[in-house]
Amino acid sequence: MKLEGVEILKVSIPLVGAFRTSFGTEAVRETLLLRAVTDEGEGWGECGASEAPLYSGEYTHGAADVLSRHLIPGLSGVTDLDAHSVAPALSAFKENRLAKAALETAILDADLRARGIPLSYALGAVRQSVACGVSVGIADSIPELLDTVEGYLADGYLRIKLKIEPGWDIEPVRAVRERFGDIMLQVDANASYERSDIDDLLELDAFALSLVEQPLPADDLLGHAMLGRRLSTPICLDESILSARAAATAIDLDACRIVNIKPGRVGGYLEARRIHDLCVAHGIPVWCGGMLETGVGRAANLALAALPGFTLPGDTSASERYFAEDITPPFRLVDGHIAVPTGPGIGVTPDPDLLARFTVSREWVPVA
Ligand code: NPQ
Ligand code: MG
Repeated sequence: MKLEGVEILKVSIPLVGAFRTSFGTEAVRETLLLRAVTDEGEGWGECGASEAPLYSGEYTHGAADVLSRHLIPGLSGVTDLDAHSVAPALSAFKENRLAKAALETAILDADLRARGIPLSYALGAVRQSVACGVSVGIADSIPELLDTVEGYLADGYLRIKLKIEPGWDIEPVRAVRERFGDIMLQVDANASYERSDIDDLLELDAFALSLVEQPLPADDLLGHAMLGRRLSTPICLDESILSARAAATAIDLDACRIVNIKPGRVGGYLEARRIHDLCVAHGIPVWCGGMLETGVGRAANLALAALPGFTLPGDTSASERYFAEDITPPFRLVDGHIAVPTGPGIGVTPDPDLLARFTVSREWVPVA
């Protein structure tokens, strides 16, 4: 396959409601879509970065810059380009995993579309639909939180994840558990606690949570291991798991019992599958996280979540949980599940009119 160039589209799509986490509030999804143009056809990828570097160090404008100056030109000398040659060709460029993942996914999509192979099949999927949970942002009040959760349970979501932070943890969790009884319930702290909060975090054990996600900073694997020796609730890592090597270290240190896999955070779907395989071999359940993806990223995540080790419901929610209008046909929740796309590649293509409406700028980066 010969890469002719990549178009970087910056899109801005309103969210149905503001999404608040310990690191900020998002009312508009502003990110990048990549359209790779090859001699065999096109492919699409989505970047998980958002406007400010609050989840990780990457952010939308920085990702666009590193893509156009370094990553896309870095593919120019590659002969017989395919998805597997992208990461090795870019390995000299440090970090920037969300940007690298978007580029690798666009090439992977082009490659698979040209060969008529669905991404789910290429990755080794064993399911035609995946069980879905929903991530619930920090609310202004507990009654408001209870209304939101009630709505999602009515929609059919199979588990609820509450965002927590110091000062918004025990009481909202208690309120949701008391009101809704025996639902599958978990929490995500997005690294907002310190080791000095360990005694407070132990109070979470009273609520039969399925897991507590990333309580401590991303680089504190040892702190998670220390917490895990005292907490009965399983610890799940998100921000700490940047690669298969990091996952192997976390498992070896007993820093987690469950892993959240986000393809963007680890540099792409191929590394995501390696983490999946590693976790399966160690008996560690995994689930697919989310980065407020449009239909492009959501489609690919559904393919990944259909792999055998994804035994817990993911943050692969329906499109309407985030967007009144998306750039692809919406993914819908049916009996708590979403169907895995069956078409070649990621299985969806942005609608040209909607894409035009939500695109705020575009740059064509030719590859010599
Ligand atoms: C998580 N996602 O599991 C992330 C965090 C997150 C669905 O909970 C803009 C872009 C805002 C990415 C907010 C969910 C975001 C974002 C939160 C990712 O930690
Ligand atoms: Mg998380």
